[in-house]
Amino acid sequence: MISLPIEGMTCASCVGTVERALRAVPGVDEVSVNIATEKASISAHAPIDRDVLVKAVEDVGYSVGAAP
Ligand code: 9UX
Repeated sequence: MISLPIEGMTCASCVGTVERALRAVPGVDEVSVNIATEKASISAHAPIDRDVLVKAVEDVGYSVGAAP
């Protein structure tokens, strides 16, 4: 499970946009974005480069915070 801090989400629709973007990354199985904690939880069946996930989030207009 990969956890990423997502920045810039302000409504439930943002959550859907980020979830959809991350689900489209090859290797990703499940994505759950929590607007309250501003975290994305990602499960994958293959190793995924963090940079690819960051790019997917940025491409839809949000950003990923520094790894906690
Ligand atoms: Mo909601 Mo999010 O109206 O970028 S979709 S703020």
